[in-house]
Order: sequence, then structure tokens, then C-alpha cells
Amino acid sequence: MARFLVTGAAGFIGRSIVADLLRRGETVRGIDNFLTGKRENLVGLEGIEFLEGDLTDPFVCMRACAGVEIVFHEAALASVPRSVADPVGTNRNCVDVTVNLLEAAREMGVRRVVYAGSSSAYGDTPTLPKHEEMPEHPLSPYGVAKLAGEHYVRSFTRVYGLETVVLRYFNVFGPYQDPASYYSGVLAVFCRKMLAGEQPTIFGDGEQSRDFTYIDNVVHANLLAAEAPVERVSGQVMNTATGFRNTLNETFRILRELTGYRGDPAYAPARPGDIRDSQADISRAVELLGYAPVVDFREGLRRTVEWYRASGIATKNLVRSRKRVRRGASAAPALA
Ligand code: UD2
Repeated sequence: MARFLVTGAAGFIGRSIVADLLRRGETVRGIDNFLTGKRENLVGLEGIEFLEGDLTDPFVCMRACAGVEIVFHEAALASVPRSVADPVGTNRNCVDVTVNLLEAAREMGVRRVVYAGSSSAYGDTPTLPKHEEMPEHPLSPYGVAKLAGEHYVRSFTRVYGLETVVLRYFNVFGPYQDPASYYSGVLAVFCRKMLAGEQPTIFGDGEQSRDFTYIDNVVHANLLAAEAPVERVSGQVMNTATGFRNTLNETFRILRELTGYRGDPAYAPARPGDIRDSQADISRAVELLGYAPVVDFREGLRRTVEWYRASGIATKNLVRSRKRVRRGASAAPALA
């Protein structure tokens, strides 16, 4: 019987948490419906008990939670622009799924749920850095959905006594992040394109900034959140980030050095729902979890570029898109 359940186990963040748990010798169950998760992300994770299933089905949630002590809830339909295009799908895969999972966790006697929140909950408030006491003003349907999930999570602590921790992730990046969709995180897209010698596009003037957080920091925070004493952390919301920020223009310049790309970026109009600046105050996670970033932005970018280079993803996509062009097909809309 598995001690841990990781939802969204075939996604970038879920698979990274699973890998760390396995390294520690833990027993792990993973679940994914492959809506955005990738089967190839499960390679190397053969030690887990894997369920293919959709958490919009309450019975699937019950099966997933059976016998489990701690849940890391990473499953979601991420992306601000995707939520602008499909708010209903985002709500279903972020909010409905979370309520179903919490209800199953309660019924099946799960002790603790660690929830993947999002910095998008803060929305476009000018105050920097963002701290957890600030009123949230989510702008995109995605931000609203992730915040609604947080409220459900905290309600299940107050009303039913389920132990919960909300970690508000700030722009996570690193190995295994899907680089091939229009909805992919910007750093994954830029790494793929720049390694393939393709021109990346910056939406807006490039002076928007993010607290880009390397995946190892997020995995570290999750493990701390699972282990921390209940009286200290249950029902709490904590930023999970580095506490710094970089503009996209700065980030492009660092990536140019790391990838060897020689061109300039293209600029296109800003995307609707986009937030200008984001930077976390991480003092609450430091105080309550003993959290500290383990890998800084630049080192994280270096490792990420090396991973994409070694994985051959950039070149594979390049070959595929060249074949499509030769066959006369139009570029697949999934490729950013
Ligand atoms: C939001 C959340 C983040 C996470 C993520 C999940 C904020 C501040 N952050 O990330 O914590 O939940 O959603 O999807 O709300 N961009 C380009 N070119 C591209 C792709 C993106 O310029 O090819 C821009 C984009 O317009 C934005 C920035 O890069 O200004 C970051 O975009 P993103 O999609 O990587 O992440 P973001 O900030 O929406």
C-alpha cells in the first residue's frame, strides 16, 4: 500500500515530486489522465503504483486515496492563456477535481493534503513582493480557479479537520516541463526554441518580471510541508519561490549565453490576463517550514538548458516541424 499519492504524476511538477520520494525509498501511488501529462515523464518512475484516471470522477478519487497517508495535489490544467480560451475546462480540471479529491481524502482517512497553489492568485496588484496577508485579486480564470481550490482546501481543514498546506508556486521551471505547447511556460518554450535556433517571441515589451523558481525548490518545499508539525502548518498558505525576480528581457539575455542562440527575440502584443510583475516574500515558508531555496535562478536555468540539450527535445521538434513543412502541412497549432 502506498503512503503517498501524487496527482498529476505524469506532469512536470508531479513527476519531480515522485522521483524525489522514490529516491527516499518511499512507497508512492501516482495518478494522471494524460490531458497534459506525458507518458514519457513516467520513464524512470517504474517503482510507483500508477493509476490512469480522471479526478473529475469521484470514484477515481476514492480509489486513488485509498490507504494513503499524504497527498500532493499537483493535477491541474495550468496556463493563464489556456484559461482565457477555455474557462470552463480550467474550472473543471482545477476546481471540480480539487473538491472531489478533498472529499475522497476525507472519506478515505488521508491525514494531510499538500495543495499546489499559484502566484496567479495575487493577480495584478502593484505591491511587491507579494505576501500571504495581501488580499488576492486574481485576474485570469486560471488565477480564480487556483484560488478557489485554496479556499476549498482551507475549508476542509476548518470544517472537517483534514490537515492541509497550501504552497503558492511562483513560475516553476526545470527539466521535464513540456516545451511544445502554445500554453507551455515561457522558459520551457524559450529553451526549446533557442536550442533549435528558432526565434522566441516575447509577448509585451519584455519588461514584465517573474520570480522564476527552479523545480528543486518546489520539491523541497513539498517534502517540508508533508513533514512539518500539524500545529505549525495546517491550514496555512505559503509562497514557494526564490524571493527575487527577473524581467523577460534579462532572462532572454542569460538564455542567449547558455544556449548559444545568436538572434534577437520577436515582440508581439501582451497576452490578455497577463500579469506585469511577480515576486514573492518567502518569509512565511522560511519561518514555518524552514524552507530556503536550494538552487538559484541562474543555476536553475543552466541545469534546465543542459537537460533540454541532452534530452534532444529541441532537435526532435525541429526535425518534426521540418518534416511537416516538407509535406506541405501547416505548422501544428500545438507548437508555439
Ligand atoms: C502563471 C503563474 C505561475 C503558474 C503558471 C501556470 C503568475 C505571475 N504566475 O504564470 O505561478 O501558476 O501561471 O501556467 O500569475 N511569454 C512570452 N513568450 C512566450 C510565452 C510566454 O513572452 O512564448 C510571457 C507571458 O506573456 C508572460 C510571461 O512570459 O508575461 C510568463 O508566462 P508563463 O505562461 O510562463 O507564466 P505566467 O506568468 O502566466
